[in-house]
Amino acid sequence: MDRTRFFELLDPVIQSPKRFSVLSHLNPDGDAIGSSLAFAQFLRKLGHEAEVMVPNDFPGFLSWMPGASGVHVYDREKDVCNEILCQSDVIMMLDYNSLSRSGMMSDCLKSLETKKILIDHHRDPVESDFYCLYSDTQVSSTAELVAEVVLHYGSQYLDESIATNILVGIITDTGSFAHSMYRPETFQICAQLSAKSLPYNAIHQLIYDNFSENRLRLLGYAIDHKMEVLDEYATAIISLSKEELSSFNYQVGDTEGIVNFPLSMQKIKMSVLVTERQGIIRFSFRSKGDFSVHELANKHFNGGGHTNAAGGNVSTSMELALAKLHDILPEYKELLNPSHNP
Ligand SMILES: [Mn+2]
Repeated sequence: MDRTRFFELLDPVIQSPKRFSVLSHLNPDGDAIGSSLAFAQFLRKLGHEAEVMVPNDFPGFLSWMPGASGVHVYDREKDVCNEILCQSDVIMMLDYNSLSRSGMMSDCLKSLETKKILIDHHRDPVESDFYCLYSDTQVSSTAELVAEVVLHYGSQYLDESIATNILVGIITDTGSFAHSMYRPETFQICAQLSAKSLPYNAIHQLIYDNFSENRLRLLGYAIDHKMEVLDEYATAIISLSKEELSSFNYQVGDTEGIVNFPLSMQKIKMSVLVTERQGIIRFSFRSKGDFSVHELANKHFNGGGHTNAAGGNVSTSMELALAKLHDILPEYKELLNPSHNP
């Protein structure tokens, strides 16, 4: 669906006051929370009611974000959330594009006939699930798409909270403008936002300079003791078991970013972080260049995402999960490291 058609369909929806639920994905990140908060705040400026809801808790390093204390966490307040969902006139889904990534909310969502509207930048949205969708994989973040929507209706709607929340989404999804930068408009939008937001330096410090001592030591341990480098496949794998995480007093968000570090080695094209969470093994994939971790995660690990960043999971032991990962690598050898001759 192109942008013109999206606005043709959205315009009548937002013309009269309504109740909106603004939802984002399981294991919410900076873009999930930033885009959702910003969009909800924009809706309230238009005279709507809007509640933000995520399936499970978001990392503590995002708790300072304007409006973050009002986010409903489904697995902590299921009844309240179900009531909000049932009473909504419109359900917005941001930064994900399949009902199955709604965690425990999936069943409730599938049973509701309510109009669902998507704003997202992941690949392969399920178009038939949505009344209308604003989806573009060539945009840095969902937050940037939210900025486009807000600016479509007028820059008078941008205030400090909205601009700050959008910037957090863009900064976190691009690793501070280091990747996922596909078009000059990203900088132009950020320039407009930064005129209205908290100072950029302050936002950056709030996001990144807030590690606990344990979190930094976990990062050191992961790289020094747990990183396996497979030259043949230009791949690095880091795995962290439940026991290892708890020995560093793991808090939600503490493994965020660890997967990016191996890519700083010139020879590495793909980095994988494998972590053990309540009964499931979670994979986080990153790549450089045109190697698509989306394809790999989608084919083998019940996941997907973007060309250079994707996730997945399996319900086996850590040992079997790692064995599976090693087993499939030969399939990608030509793409990962065509020049390698053992
Ligand atoms: Mn995103």
